[in-house]
Amino acid sequence: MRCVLLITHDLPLSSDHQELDDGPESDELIQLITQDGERTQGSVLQRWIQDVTDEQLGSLYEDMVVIRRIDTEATYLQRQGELALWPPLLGQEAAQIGSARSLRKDDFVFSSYRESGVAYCRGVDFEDLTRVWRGNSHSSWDPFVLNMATPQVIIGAQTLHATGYAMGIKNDGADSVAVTYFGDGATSQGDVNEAMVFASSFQLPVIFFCQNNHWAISEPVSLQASVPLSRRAPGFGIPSLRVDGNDVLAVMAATRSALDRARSGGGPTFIEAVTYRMGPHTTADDPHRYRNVDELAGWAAKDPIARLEKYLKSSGRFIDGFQRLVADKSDAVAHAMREACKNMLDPEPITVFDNVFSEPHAALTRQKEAYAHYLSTFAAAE
Ligand SMILES: Cc1ncc(C[n+]2csc(CCOP(=O)(O)OP(=O)(O)O)c2C)c(N)n1
Repeated sequence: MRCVLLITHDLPLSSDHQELDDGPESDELIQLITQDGERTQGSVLQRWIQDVTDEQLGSLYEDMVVIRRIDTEATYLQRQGELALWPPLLGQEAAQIGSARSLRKDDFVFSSYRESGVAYCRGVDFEDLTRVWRGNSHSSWDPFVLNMATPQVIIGAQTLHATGYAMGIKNDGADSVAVTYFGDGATSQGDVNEAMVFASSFQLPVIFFCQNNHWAISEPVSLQASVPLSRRAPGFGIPSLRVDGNDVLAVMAATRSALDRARSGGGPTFIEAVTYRMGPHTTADDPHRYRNVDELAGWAAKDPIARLEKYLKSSGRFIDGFQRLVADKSDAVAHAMREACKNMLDPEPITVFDNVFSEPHAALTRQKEAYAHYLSTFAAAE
């Protein structure tokens, strides 16, 4: 414990992050663009996005539309039997694009399975977005090429990975940041709580980015937490921000603030992006069985894309043809993803044993031999 305290106090304190250092003063959501598409002024986070032009907002809009299209197309591919499963992100576009577009290339992302929008921003190609869900591979891309770990399905485990990585960043004296994405349900996991204790103790450059999409499969967030999730982090010694997760600009401002704090030695930050999963948990889920349609309608009115569209239109930046260009790009991306997915070569069945362990493993070798024998019986029958 002495060691922990010493390290904490040795750190240079971040000078200018009042919004974080003061902790959440209220449960009110930080919002920079209202539901009706109006820019608000006076928010404590305003200064972090002062430089963002309407043109850049247009490109954030484009990314959100494109990933919505990717998501819809992947859902269709699953319905057509081309993918075994897909975890939709519908409704979470602003949370993912606003945060991912704030990162530097040398920051490192540790996500769950739902962050296809983040993956798109990191440069994951279309074939790799669908590869695992098609069942063609154990894994998707080389994490060290894109500085993004492959998606984590064990709820919350990625927060520990990010925290460990952040320890490495700190030991190297670098100023990059580890960013971990997880859902509201994950905050009930031991891993997430352990990661926050460790990150706080060692003041690590890590951002805990929670997309509170209100449901952990069929469990509502109200069952996981009787107070806003953002209020938990200060108990670990981690300042937090509670932002409107359907407001791309507010998400960007919060992420930039947290990144700056981490880069300047201020330690971890917890961001609760309050958003909503408008689709099913995965394509294997039927949300009609556990949530009512009025709730969904209420959130549909807060749609992150429609909101930015309203703002861009009213500011005169949504010039004729822009929407068409974005739609054309989305179509092209969806087409490319569909082609990549359908033309993916099926691996030889025996390769399912590859890359399970990095070193030879006797039990696995025996299983592989038995499976090879089983496969050979088909060859003999032909
Ligand atoms: C350790 C662990 N426990 C249970 C599961 C089964 N499981 C898969 S998704 C899920 C809900 C996760 O909800 P949340 O963290 O809110 O993220 P969301 O899927 O809503 O993005 C659960 C319990 C799992 N994958 N890992």
